Amino acid sequence: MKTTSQNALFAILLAMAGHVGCNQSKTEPGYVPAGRTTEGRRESVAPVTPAEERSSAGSGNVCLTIHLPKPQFTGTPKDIRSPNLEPARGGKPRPPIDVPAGADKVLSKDCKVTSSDPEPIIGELAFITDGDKEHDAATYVELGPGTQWVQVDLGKEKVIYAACVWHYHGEARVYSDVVCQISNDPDFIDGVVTVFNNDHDNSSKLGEGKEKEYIETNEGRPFAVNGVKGRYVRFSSKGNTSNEMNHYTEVEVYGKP
Ligand SMILES: [Ca+2]
Ligand SMILES: [Ca+2]
Repeated sequence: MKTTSQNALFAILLAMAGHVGCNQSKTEPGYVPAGRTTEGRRESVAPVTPAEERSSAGSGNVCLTIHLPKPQFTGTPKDIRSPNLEPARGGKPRPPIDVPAGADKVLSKDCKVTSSDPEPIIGELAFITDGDKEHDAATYVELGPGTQWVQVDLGKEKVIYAACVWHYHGEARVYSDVVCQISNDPDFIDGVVTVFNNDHDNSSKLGEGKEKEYIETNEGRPFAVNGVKGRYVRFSSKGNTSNEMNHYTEVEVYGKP
C-alpha cells in the first residue's frame, strides 16, 4: 500500500509524463495538465490513479487515460468569436470518460487513413494515426478548404467506446463543423452512426449537431462513444477561425482490441 507522500509523488510523475487522469469526482479539484496555468497561476494537480486500480468494484468500468502532447500556449484567449462556442472552462478538464474494462485501448494506431482530399497541401495522411501528437510544422496535415474528412480504417469491425481528435494545437483556434461518424460502409452511405457533431446550423449537411464548438489545445477533443460497432471512423471539419483550411495532427479511437 502506498503512503500519502508516495501517492503524491506518483501523481506528479504521471502529470509530468503528460497523462490525463480521470479519477476525480465532482468534489475533487480538476486535473490540469502539466505546465498549464490559468490567469498566470500555477494550478495544483489532482492525484492520478492507474487504470487498473480505478476499476470500480461491480461496475467493470475503467477511466480512459489519454496521453497528451505538450501544451503550446496557456490561458484562455479572449479574442476568439464563434457562434456556437462552449463557455470558457478556465483550465478545468473535461469530465472523465468511463469505458468498460479492457475497452480503453487505442485501436487506430498506424491504421490506414483516406480523405476527401487525397493529396494534402502539407504533410501525409499517415501522420494522422502515427501516434505523434506534438505540435510541430512537420507533424500536421493540411487539407483544402470547405468541408473535408479523414477516415480511419480499423481493419475490421470493432466496438468503439471513445475517440479523440487533435486538429492543430499550435495556437488557440476553433474548427467549424467538427463531426465524427462510424460505419461498416467505407462510403458512409449505409449504417452511419454520428457520435459527435457540433455543426449547429448544418452547414456541412451531415445533420444538425448538439455539441458545442471548442478551442483547440493539446488536450484535443475527447468524447465518449456508446459501444458503437464499425470498421471505419470518419472525422469532418470545415475550416477554422484562423484560415479556411482543415488540419489534423492525430486522431485516436478507443475500444476493445
Ligand atoms: Ca500524428
Ligand atoms: Ca456550421
